[in-house]
Amino acid sequence: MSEIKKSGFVAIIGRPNVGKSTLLNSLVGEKVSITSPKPQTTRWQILGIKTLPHTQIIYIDTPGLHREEKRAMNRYMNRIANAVILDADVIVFMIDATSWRGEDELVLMKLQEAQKPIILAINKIDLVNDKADLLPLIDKLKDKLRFTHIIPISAMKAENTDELEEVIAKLLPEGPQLYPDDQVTDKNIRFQVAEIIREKLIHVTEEELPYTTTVEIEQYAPGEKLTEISAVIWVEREGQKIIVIGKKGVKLKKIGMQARREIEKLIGNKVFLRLWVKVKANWTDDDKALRNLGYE
Ligand SMILES: Nc1nc2c(ncn2[C@@H]2O[C@H](COP(=O)(O)OP(=O)(O)OP(=O)(O)O)[C@@H](O)[C@H]2O)c(=O)[nH]1
Ligand SMILES: [Mg+2]
Repeated sequence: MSEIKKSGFVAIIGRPNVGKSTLLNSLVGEKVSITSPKPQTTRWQILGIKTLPHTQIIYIDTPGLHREEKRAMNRYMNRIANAVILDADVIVFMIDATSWRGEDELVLMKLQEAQKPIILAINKIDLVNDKADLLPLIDKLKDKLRFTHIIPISAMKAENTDELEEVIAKLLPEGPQLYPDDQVTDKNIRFQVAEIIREKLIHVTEEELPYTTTVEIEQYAPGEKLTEISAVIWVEREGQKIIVIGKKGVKLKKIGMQARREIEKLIGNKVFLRLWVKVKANWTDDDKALRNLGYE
């Protein structure tokens, strides 16, 4: 019989690149959401489920809220984050201790209407030498929004994250267990595989590639000794295709190798991974193309 007495949804909200996905992974203790040094990495809402002895915390990673809304995909990403703010029981408003930007201000304004507990998590404190430097920012924010707690953390080094979890657990309402003990995310293997490939793509191409790529799994065939996977990397222009493939195919090979290793760890089987790069013009601004690629 389940011992769970409290459960609820905790939205991790903030502008791009503050470390939301890194925090989700750290709190759950497993990598369920991809991360990168580039903004606008997360494009979906992704659940990270943490089952404690008496409490089940369901964290929701969200796309970073941002200003640029010219493309349908950007509107879609912001819509997700806005919906999650409305649905969650508790909000973790995440900022970067090293930089406050206009987009943080934007998030702050959105949260003003939220009638629920909001925790301010000031991330990346491992980069701050003198913690007293945070005080002016904290003072300014305190005047703008009522926070139940203000917690400086390092998601990357797991500093103060236990304290954050404790505070969150206390704020959750009474409720039943919503997911089985051993489930850590709501996303299926195909989704996770596509995301791992996209993460390696972002890392390997670094500054060269704009945010207009996506990954589609065409075939996923599990076998006893080998799982065969074919995936398409969609780009918007021929020039981007050349960047992804690289000289003599070096980049694509690197992406494939790094992705394969991580997928093998995830599924516990050998993987044969085929990657294709294809061009679909302006898919990030085409509602129909977005739906076909899984952006509902
Ligand atoms: N030094 C330091 N870097 C961090 C910390 N947390 C995250 N980062 C780095 O910040 C970058 C962005 O992290 P993500 O977790 O992808 O950020 P995000 O908020 O999910 O970004 P989007 O999905 O684009 O909204 C990555 O390079 C992380 O390694 C931290 O506590 N300290
Ligand atoms: Mg993210």
